[in-house]
Amino acid sequence: MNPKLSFLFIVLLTLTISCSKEKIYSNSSIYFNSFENSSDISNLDGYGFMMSDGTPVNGGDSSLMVGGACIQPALFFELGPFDEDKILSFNTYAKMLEIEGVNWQGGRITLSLVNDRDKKIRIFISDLTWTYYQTENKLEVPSGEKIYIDFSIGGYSTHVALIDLFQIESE
Ligand SMILES: [Ca+2]
Repeated sequence: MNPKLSFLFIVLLTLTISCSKEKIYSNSSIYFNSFENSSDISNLDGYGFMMSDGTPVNGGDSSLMVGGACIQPALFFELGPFDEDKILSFNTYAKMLEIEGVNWQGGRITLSLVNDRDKKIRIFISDLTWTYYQTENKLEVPSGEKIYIDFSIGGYSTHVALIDLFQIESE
């Protein structure tokens, strides 16, 4: 990680303030995260994520910062298994941080079946301002199956994205 990015991480870490958890559930939400407290990211795995004080409108006081380079995914977690068949989609607010001197790649978030990663739905993050992204397709998840959510940010070079109000919905 270059020195400028390391400095950015440290600054944003010190600015992170733990505040009351904001709940904006829809009726069909099976997972929602506004990344307001350290407990909100305790179930996430990976090597390049932390909380950030940059948020979209109605995003509370903090969001999730994910940074990645040649090792992907930068962040991942599993949910389930579910006790009934589900048809899932997901949506989130996200933005890429502009980092001087790197080749532009953006990021992507993928939701797939743990036992069949080819079955997946995905969004691509490209905007430098807070933007609402939602999957165009839906994923059928059989009962007893677990889902895997992974965030791949950048690749050939280091990139950083902010994520907030991440939600998985069931029909
Ligand atoms: Ca938030």
